[in-house]
Amino acid sequence: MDLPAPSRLIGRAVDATLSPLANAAHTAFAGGPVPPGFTGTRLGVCNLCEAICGLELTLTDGAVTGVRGNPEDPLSRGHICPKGVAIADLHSDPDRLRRPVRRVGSGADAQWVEIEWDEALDLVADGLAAAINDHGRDAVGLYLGNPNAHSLGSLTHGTAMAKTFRTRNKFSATSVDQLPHQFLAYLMYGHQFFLPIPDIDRTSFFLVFGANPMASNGSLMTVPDFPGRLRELKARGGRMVVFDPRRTETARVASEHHFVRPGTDAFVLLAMVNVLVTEGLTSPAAYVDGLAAVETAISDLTPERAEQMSGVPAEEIRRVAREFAAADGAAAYGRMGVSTQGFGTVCQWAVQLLNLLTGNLDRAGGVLVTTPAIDVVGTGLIGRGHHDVWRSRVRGLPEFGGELPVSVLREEIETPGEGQIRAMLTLAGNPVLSTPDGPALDRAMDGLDFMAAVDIFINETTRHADVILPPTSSLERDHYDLVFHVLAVRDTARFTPAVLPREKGAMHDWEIYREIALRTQSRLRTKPPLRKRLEQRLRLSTSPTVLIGLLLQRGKSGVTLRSLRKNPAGVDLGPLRAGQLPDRIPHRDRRIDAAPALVVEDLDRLRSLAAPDPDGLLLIGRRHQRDCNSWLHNSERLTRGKARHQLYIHPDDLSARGLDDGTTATVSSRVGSVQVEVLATEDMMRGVVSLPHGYGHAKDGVRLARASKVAGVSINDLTDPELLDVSGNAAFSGVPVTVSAAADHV
Ligand SMILES: Nc1nc2c(c(=O)[nH]1)N[C@H]1C(S)=C(S)[C@@H](COP(=O)(O)OP(=O)(O)OC[C@H]3O[C@@H](n4cnc5c(=O)[nH]c(N)nc54)[C@H](O)[C@@H]3O)O[C@H]1N2
Ligand SMILES: Nc1nc2c(c(=O)[nH]1)N[C@H]1C(S)=C(S)[C@@H](COP(=O)(O)OP(=O)(O)OC[C@H]3O[C@@H](n4cnc5c(=O)[nH]c(N)nc54)[C@H](O)[C@@H]3O)O[C@H]1N2
Ligand code: SF4
Ligand SMILES: [Mo]
Repeated sequence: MDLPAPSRLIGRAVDATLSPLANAAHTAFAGGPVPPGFTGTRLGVCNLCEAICGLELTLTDGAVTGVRGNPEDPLSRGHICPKGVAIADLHSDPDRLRRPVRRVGSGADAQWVEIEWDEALDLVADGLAAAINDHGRDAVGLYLGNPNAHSLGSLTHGTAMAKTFRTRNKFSATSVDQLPHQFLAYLMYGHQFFLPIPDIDRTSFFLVFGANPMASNGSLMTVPDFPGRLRELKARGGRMVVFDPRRTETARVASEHHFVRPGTDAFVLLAMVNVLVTEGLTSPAAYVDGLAAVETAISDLTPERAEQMSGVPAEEIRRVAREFAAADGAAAYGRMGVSTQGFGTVCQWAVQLLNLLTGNLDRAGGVLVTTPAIDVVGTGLIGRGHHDVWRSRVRGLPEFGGELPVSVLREEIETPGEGQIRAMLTLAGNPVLSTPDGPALDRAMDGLDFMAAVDIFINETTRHADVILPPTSSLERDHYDLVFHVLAVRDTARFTPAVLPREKGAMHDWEIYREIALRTQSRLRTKPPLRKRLEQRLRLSTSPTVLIGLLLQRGKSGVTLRSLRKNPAGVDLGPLRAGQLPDRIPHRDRRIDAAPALVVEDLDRLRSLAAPDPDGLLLIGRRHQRDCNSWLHNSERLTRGKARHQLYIHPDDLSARGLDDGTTATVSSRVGSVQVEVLATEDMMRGVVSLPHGYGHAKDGVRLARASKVAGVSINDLTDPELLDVSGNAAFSGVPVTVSAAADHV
């Protein structure tokens, strides 16, 4: 997942308690980085995915020479995956930027020149301030990518910096990821980040739609050691049932797997709800409103209708629904596959309804809200969210939580007029590979007056920047997970001081954000009032670690920064707690709205979905355990072995097109066309093809570090910015494509 929308972290915490004394007290414990030449072990943390595994690092002469899982970590219990081992490769990667660089020339002729921090930060502030002074605040476009959610400094200072720009043109990876979850949580529960988590350690029935935790290690469900936890679930006599158009790594270890046609899950999920209602299998809590409206809204969405659309037999839908209702603790869960699709919000609604109607919300073994040491929801540190306060200029799409759907970014850069984006600032992101019709965005970025990026690599997106500002690596900075403890399957808290001293002259991300904000502001023709500026300066100058100390003090867990420093493996706060509702429902009346109007209205669009084309092909994405979105392809350790960039296709679909396994085919959509090797596999549902996301590194023949040697094409050369969920989320799953013999082999 990506970053939650606007954070008031800094403001609240500092307003409450900031004093020179508090600052001094926390710096006194600073500790952390090993001395030069250190040999021994240190605890670290992996921030590469949502599983937040605790690590034990071996250092030899000050360099990391071994990485293993920390068995003492109360959440990750010693788990580690191949990416965790590669965290040291990332730190030592010669292609990782260590000093700011300025671009001279462009495209294939671009040269990158290292410059001093002061000069680099001034250039960035000049470029951004010029756009604002000449064209107004909306002339600056911001894009926040996924790693922001995994860095403490980005969460405390990146969001705060972004706010100082006060632009309507703010975008993030949220709208190519979990936006429907946040949108629905806002509508049903009253807060975008009120996200009940499957109680996987106690459930006896785990129902999974469109997620592959065996490869992804879980998402909106921080579940380190998913394989181990699944083994325990099965040993207890529990079951996992998976619905996915591909027989994935997760489907293979499931008790049962059902193929479902991409983009039609809403029919299946709502048919399950229909079965619960018509067969009297519901036992919702007293604090739920709108149940009659739900019944009316879905009365015609029967298992038979679902079978016709999805290919899942009606009797199977009935059986699974009945077994779900009968289980002693059942948890329904849906992730990327049912989020980044045309009916993402309806799917997430149906998932919530399954849990709610069967009494599994707030019940042990069902789905539970977490009780983290820093409760970003209850304390209002992350705002509730808001919807449609403004709209995108060109297509008129509503904002959510202060962000516009990233599918409109290209047109907002290219379309002239007031509010046009003239300058871009990207933070830890690669939208050219990660958003629909990436090539069009790639071209649009060439037309910007100015662009800056905060990133550790020159990638397909940051290559357009005039200046790139690289922060320290994750081994060089303190970490406390503000986001993923909130989404974890067990309540724990852990503070990890920086393991390595920062390299000479390196800057932490939070310091870079502070400088960008303050220097840009000082160049603006219309400045905020002096008081406001002083406040901002104070907030942005308070380190993330100090803020964490303050936030912990304000929490009710009893955990303090001091106690976390004494227990670096982490502090166990116990299994998720049942019986917390209705008190913790964020809606002011402490009631749940089971039938939000915006979602119910979307059912008409669902009903009008065209019947499946028996000869058509629908494209979906996939993740591999050794990939990390569009990056980490520089790591030798992670990229060696069998190629994994191919288009997966069912053998019958391949032969129907007169193609042979292993040849290169042309894959085309409304938007674009790519040539890629095909791999025949019965793991694909008939009529569905799959490409991994995050590939396709060579652009214009420019060598983007060593990653460009990794074969493959970008799936987002084919995905369509016109295909959207009602939340504004990109619909990646189920893009209609054709596959044919490649005219010229490349
Ligand atoms: N078709 C399709 N598209 C997808 C998806 C899909 O499944 N299918 N998945 C979507 C999802 S879920 C996501 S989250 C997005 C991801 O999309 P993005 O967030 O746009 O892209 P990433 O590939 O995560 O790029 C992260 C960048 O951050 C940089 N980086 C890494 N660590 C740091 C750091 O500590 N600081 C800074 N400043 N930079 C750092 C890396 O070098 C890299 O350039 O892609 C989305 N796009
Ligand atoms: N190794 C690795 N781990 C990662 C990442 C990574 O790139 N690599 N990225 C991280 C990020 S940013 C995220 S958001 C998470 C994502 O975590 P997950 O959601 O668990 O990961 P995905 O592999 O995207 O799983 C989506 C599944 O949905 C299926 N699917 C596609 N379309 C449909 C559909 O229409 N209906 C149904 N029912 N299923 C469908 C796909 O076949 C796939 O198995 O993973 C995180 N962890
Ligand atoms: S599962 Fe995720 S957090 Fe754990 S080691 Fe692998 S990449 Fe890192
Ligand atoms: Mo994501």
